Amino acid sequence: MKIKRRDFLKLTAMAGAAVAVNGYAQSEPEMNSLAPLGADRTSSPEIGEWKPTTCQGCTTWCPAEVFVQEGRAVKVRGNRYSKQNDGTVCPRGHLSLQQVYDPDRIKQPMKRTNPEKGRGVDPKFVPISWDEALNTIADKMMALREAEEPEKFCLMRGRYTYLRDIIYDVMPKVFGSPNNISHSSTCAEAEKFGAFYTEGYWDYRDYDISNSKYILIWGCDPVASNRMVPATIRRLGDALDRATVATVDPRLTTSAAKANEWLPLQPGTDGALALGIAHVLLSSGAWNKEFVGDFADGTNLFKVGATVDEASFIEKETNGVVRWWNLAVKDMTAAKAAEICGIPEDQIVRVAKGLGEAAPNVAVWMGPGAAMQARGAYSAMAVHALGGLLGSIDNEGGSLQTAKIPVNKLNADLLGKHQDELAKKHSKLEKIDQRGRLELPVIAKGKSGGGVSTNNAAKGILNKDPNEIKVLVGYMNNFPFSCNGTDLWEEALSSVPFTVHLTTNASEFTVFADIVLPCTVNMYERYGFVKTKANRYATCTLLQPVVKPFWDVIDDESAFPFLISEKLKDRGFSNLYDCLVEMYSDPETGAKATTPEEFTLFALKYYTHPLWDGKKDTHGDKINGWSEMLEKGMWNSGAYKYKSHWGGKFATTTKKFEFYSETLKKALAGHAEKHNVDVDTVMEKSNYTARGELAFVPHYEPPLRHGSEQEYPFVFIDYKSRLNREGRSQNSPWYYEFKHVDPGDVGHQDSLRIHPTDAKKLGISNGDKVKITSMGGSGECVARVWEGVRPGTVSKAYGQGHWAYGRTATDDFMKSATKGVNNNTIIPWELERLSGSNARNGGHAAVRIEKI
Ligand SMILES: Nc1nc2c(c(=O)[nH]1)N[C@H]1C(S)=C(S)[C@@H](COP(=O)(O)OP(=O)(O)OC[C@H]3O[C@@H](n4cnc5c(=O)[nH]c(N)nc54)[C@H](O)[C@@H]3O)O[C@H]1N2
Ligand SMILES: Nc1nc2c(c(=O)[nH]1)N[C@H]1C(S)=C(S)[C@@H](COP(=O)(O)OP(=O)(O)OC[C@H]3O[C@@H](n4cnc5c(=O)[nH]c(N)nc54)[C@H](O)[C@@H]3O)O[C@H]1N2
Ligand code: SF4
Ligand SMILES: [Mo]
Repeated sequence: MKIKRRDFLKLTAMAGAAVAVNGYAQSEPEMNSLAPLGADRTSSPEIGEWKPTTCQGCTTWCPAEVFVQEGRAVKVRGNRYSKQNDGTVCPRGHLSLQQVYDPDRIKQPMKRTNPEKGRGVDPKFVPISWDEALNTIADKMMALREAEEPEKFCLMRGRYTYLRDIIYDVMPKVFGSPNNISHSSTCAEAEKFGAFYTEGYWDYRDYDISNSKYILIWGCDPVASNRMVPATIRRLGDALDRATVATVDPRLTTSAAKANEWLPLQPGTDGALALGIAHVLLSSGAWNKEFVGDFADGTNLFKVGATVDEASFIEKETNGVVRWWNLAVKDMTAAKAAEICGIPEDQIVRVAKGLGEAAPNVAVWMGPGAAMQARGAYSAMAVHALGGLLGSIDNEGGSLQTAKIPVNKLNADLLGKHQDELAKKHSKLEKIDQRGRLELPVIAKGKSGGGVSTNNAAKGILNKDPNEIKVLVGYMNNFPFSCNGTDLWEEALSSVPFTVHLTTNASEFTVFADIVLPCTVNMYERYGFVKTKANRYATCTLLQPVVKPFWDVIDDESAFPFLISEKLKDRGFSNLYDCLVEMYSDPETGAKATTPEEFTLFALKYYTHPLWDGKKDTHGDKINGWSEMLEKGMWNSGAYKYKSHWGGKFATTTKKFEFYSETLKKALAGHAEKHNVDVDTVMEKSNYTARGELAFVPHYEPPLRHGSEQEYPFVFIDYKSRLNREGRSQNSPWYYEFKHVDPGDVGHQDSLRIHPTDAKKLGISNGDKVKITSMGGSGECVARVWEGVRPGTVSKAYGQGHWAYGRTATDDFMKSATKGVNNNTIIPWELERLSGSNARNGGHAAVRIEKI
């Protein structure tokens, strides 16, 4: 590897600075970025120590280790024991160092002194003591209890660990509020919808790409983002020697740049492409017979346009393949799909045949690009159904569910015991996101209103419908930045009389807060645990305080509810305190917590107890006691067993993989019945075009578009930068310095990719400043003329355009001036209503581009 002279000088300067600080000899190879990396991971007190924790830069949730010298974290790598990420981290893992040592972190509690709220309005925060902060919050909460309106308390969470139960479930429910609103539908609920209403699995899938012969990456970029990043970085090279890799994405992703095929489809036409592929598989007889079954007499009756008699086909592990064909597939030939999605017919046929030949060892990797669309529920189903046709569901080289992680659950009985009558009654009232209303089915896990609709909470708050939110507590969330339709969030948050933010930085949400509580940084300063999976292994991994915080901070999920419970007890409401200390006593000694620190540790021990108490076979790593758990930092399951759900064990209504979804039919019927309407009315109100039986099968729905082709001729494509640690790395200088790792991107600018033919038409050259405008909003960025976007579309990474957060994220923090523009200002507010999701993909955001 050649090192440029400039980079070499930088490196030696960095090493030199560290020498001066730590006083080690310059020849010492264990320093800083040169800390030991190989198999020999020695550590000693003089040199430094590798300490286990968990990276939460993305939802891969890598078991990680941090090298700590004299109390300072200096380097990151994967946990040596981890089978999930092979003991490695992705480039983003290292950026975390600049989060924990961010000079713009909030250093003590603060209160607002300017009653006026809004974007660009200085809150005039002043420092206060913890006591004043907690007393103020407890007083506001008690006022709600006294007025018998505890439902006016709302808890909002963003990123989390599984200690979330305490702040997110126990606290609101024992207090008496139904309003615990998560960020999950901002994230990828529509993806889970696709897997649930075919396979009966409401979760993300694992992909066994070590054994795939064909990898079809659909609407995600797994070497750069998604949920098994280090594992994919490590495997994609080998996979290319063994398998065909194809990507379906309107932009040339990092994965597409390496792939054998790139299918840059017209945004939002995924359903048509999936059905086109299904048509080829069925009409050419290439479906997997072991999984799907076959015609009784062996003759393939799947002929273009022909209705097939259901009785002629004998299915094995699936339900309704013929009915699906008759309802949605028979007319969607490759030629017709090509017309709709703008991919050449011969490419569709080639990909379909390749998939058929590689079946069943095929990973159809369905990502949010195929799902988080205004009408994405059915495209998510359609893409996932391809795995069904190929027999790759729950199978070698295909998509897998997860091995069990036997941790303890929240004790619902104890929770119930500590709810008083007011809490019992009011915690069942309608939630502020209006989930389950006629036009917002949110049929997560088969139940009307069974999931969350994060973005609709903004409407609920603004309209005080079903009730007013008077006390709002947010933690590790930043909805006026991370949710599309940012102006609505700004308006909604401005209308709340009292808001608390538990955060590390003064981000956009914080600017609307009345009290700001500084928190520990997740990967470095606190305890917690997460459950994850990749590579056939499920893991439970601990977050641990590998360094001591510099500032006066607390743990959001555990210390905050504990401290508040003490204050509420002082004011005569002791139920929350009683519940917390009873539920989370030390599983080893039975001791009850007396301090927030003790409480946090007991809670962590309570949840993870079965993994290390040595009582039961965990079907994974054997861990002997709590100190070994802390030392290793994690637990691995055994390898996931293929075909665990074959033989009638899928959790669908029919126990089979459903092409005709009886599970969805039941859920939609349940929702319709609740509102005394028919399913067609539900479909109409939810913005879908399907009527009749089509609503129960994966099918094609035309994309929704905000804005006419005349006024807004381009379609906007959003994606995650390879350097996004969700919305939390943009105050890191390395984020800007290394931004060119995203294909077509340039460091230190917010660049909008535009195809050369489009640029020419608009007279735009590389590097020109441009204004981008949608029906949602507008902003400025820099044009990059590049072939890696589909003509007629423009693409820009999500992440930049913060108007708060810190000096690096913004152009001028005090003036709320942005560097570039937030994609969520450009993407108009919109929902996928069957799952409740925020719609960010699929191109409903139509834009115009002007040179400025
Ligand atoms: N346009 C567009 N929008 C997106 C996405 C996209 O790809 N494109 N992705 C979506 C997805 S998948 C998700 S999951 C959401 C995530 O969105 P959110 O759940 O809102 O999370 P973040 O944006 O990461 O913001 C977290 C906030 O928590 C605070 N914080 C940072 N670190 C810590 C910490 O260690 N502890 C505490 N207590 N607080 C901290 C900061 O105020 C920060 O702004 O964003 C979604 N929004
Ligand atoms: N680098 C990085 N990785 C992350 C995260 C992060 O912040 N940064 N966050 C994590 C989180 S919270 C989540 S939920 C996961 C999921 O996050 P990802 O899997 O990264 O999903 P998205 O960011 O939604 O990316 C959507 C992809 O779909 C493409 N796309 C847009 N419209 C369409 C369309 O109509 N059809 C198709 N086929 N594709 C389209 C976009 O170009 C983009 O490549 O990623 C995790 N991994
Ligand atoms: S950012 Fe994601 S993939 Fe990268 S190390 Fe952290 S958790 Fe793993
Ligand atoms: Mo997410």
